[in-house]
Amino acid sequence: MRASYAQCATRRSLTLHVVRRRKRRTVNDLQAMQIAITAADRARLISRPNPWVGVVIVPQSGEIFDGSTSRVGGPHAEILAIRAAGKLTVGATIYTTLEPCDHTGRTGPCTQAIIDAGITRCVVGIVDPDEKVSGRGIARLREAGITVELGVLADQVTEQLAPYIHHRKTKRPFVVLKMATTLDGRTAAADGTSMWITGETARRRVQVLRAQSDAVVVGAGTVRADDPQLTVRDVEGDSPRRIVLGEISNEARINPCTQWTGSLVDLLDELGKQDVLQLLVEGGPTVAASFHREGLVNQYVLHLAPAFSGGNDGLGVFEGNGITTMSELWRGRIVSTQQLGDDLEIIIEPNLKAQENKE
Ligand code: AOF
Ligand code: ZN
Repeated sequence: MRASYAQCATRRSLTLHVVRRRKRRTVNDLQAMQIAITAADRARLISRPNPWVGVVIVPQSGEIFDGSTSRVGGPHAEILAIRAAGKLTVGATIYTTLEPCDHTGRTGPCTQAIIDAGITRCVVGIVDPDEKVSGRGIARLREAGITVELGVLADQVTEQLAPYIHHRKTKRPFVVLKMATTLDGRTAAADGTSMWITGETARRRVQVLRAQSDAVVVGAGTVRADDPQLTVRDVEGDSPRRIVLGEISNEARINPCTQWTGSLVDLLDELGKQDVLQLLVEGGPTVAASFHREGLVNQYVLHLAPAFSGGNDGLGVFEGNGITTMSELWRGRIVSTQQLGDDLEIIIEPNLKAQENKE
């Protein structure tokens, strides 16, 4: 256990703790699953392309042990929590945000480890959508006489694992479109200048979004205008793989990168095959419009500065013509809002019900 802990810390210098032991206290199923969800967050930057899973073990003595997924090839969350609990697993309840795996991939099946540990009850957030698992883990535990309960805090886990679930269901990455705009919807002034609309806190937040993404994409126009690096600098985590739509010069600071000249749908298919779970689209307006109009965006992250351009010149969020009449309005639902320094972040996702009603 120590080895994998140290490995995480040295290989990526992230301050992550894969296992924790807490003092004795009484927790109910919801509270224990909430602790497992928090534990899963610790693996968000290291587990990909594996899902970031959290596990809690509560023995009859009432202590709480938790674990989260380690790096690819390393132990799954269940294994770390089982090791932490030691002999206390006999007769214990295990809480897993995602159904335990029942296959031998890069590591052995967690179901077998749970059975061998003498655990008698397993509370699961959601079924693993990966076709190698999808219910088999739960079935196997039940066959072994373990009581399995499914669906505890399932909505929260579904939201937490959205990129993983989307990837396993569609074989494409979860697409996050990030935009920084003035309150009157401008992303650049009439002379083309666009730095800096939002403040430092919002820009740090963008670095976190990059660290959470496996790949980032911009248009060749943005590379020519801004010469961005699109790396992770001021926060923990690895830089995403960089993709440019179109061709750029060898001198651009974004190099090394992939220059893509095919369709967006083909790009997503290709990235999906390469285990890219989350793709961050970092604009400009032409690229944003293409992803948006083709209905390829799964989540919009808007950073709104309390500023006005004061007119209808300059660049908007989306290049080109939008809807022609109100009944065609694209509608989203707000997932979260937060203030970032002087700016406001609004995260929205497509409102599928509103879209269906339109059709
Ligand atoms: C779990 N617990 O913490 C995670 C699971 O190649 P492997 O052996 O690492 O297996 C990868 C698959 O295991 C992955 O596609 C997903 O279905 C599951 N992830 N399962 O029991 C975990 N991360
Ligand atoms: Zn597993």
